[in-house]
Amino acid sequence: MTIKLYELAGIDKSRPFSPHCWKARMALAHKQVEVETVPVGFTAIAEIENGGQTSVPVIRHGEKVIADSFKIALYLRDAYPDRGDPLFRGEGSIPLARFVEAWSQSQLHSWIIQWSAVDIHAMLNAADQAHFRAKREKQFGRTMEEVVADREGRAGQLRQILTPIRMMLAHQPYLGGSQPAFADYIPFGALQWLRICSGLAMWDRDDPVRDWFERLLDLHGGLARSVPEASR
Ligand SMILES: N[C@@H](CCC(=O)N[C@@H](CS)C(=O)NCC(=O)O)C(=O)O
Repeated sequence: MTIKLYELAGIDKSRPFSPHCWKARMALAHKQVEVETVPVGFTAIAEIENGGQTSVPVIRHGEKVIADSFKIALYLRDAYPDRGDPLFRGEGSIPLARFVEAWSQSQLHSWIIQWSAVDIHAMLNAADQAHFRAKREKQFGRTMEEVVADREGRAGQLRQILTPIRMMLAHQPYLGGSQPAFADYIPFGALQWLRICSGLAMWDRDDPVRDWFERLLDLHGGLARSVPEASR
C-alpha cells in the first residue's frame, strides 16, 4: 500500500527542502515503500488530514496518520519488519539515534538556520514568507537579514560542528555501522536542507564527512541527489 507523505515545499514544488521531511523520505526509501508525496507550504500544515497538525513530515498509511520524523521511522520499523534494510539495528540503536537527533538539532540546525534563513525565505510564497519571518525573527530576536549578514565569517564553523561524524568515520562508514541507518538520515537531512536552500560552497571538498554525505546522496537510486544543489 502506498504511503502518503506530506512534506514542506516552497513555490518550486520540485525542491522539497525540510530537514525533517528528508529524514522521512530517506527512511521510506530505505524500507522500499511506495510513496506519494504531497507538497505543503508552512501555512497549509494546519489543513493536513482535516486539521490538527502543527508540523511536517506527516504520513498517512491506510487508517493511520503519523507526524514527526522519528515516530515515522519507528512506525516503518514496526510496519515493515521484513522489508528493506533495518532503520535501527537492535533496541540500543534507538536511544543512540535520539542522541544523534539532539546533537543535530542543537548544533547543526542552529548553524544552518543562521546561514540559510534568507535563502529559505526567498523560496516561499508571500503567506509562508510572513509566517517564516515572524517565527524565526521572534526566535533570533533580530531580523533574518541581520542574522545572515556576517555568515561568511562563520563558514569554518560547519567543519568544526561536523567533527563527531569525521572522528566516527575513522572506524566505520556510517552512523549505522557498516550500513546506513536512520541515525545517518538525521544529520543527512540537515545537510540536504543546507544543500537545497543555500548550496555547499562553504563546505571544504576535502572533508571526509563530505564523502559520507555524497554516499548518502547516491543511495536509493540517487533520490536525494535528484534535487539539484542551490547555486547561490
Ligand atoms: N520533531 C519534528 C520537527 C518537525 C518540524 O519542525 N518541521 C518543520 C519543517 S522543517 C515544520 O513543520 N514547521 C512548522 C512551522 O514552522 O510552522 C520532526 O522530527 O518531524
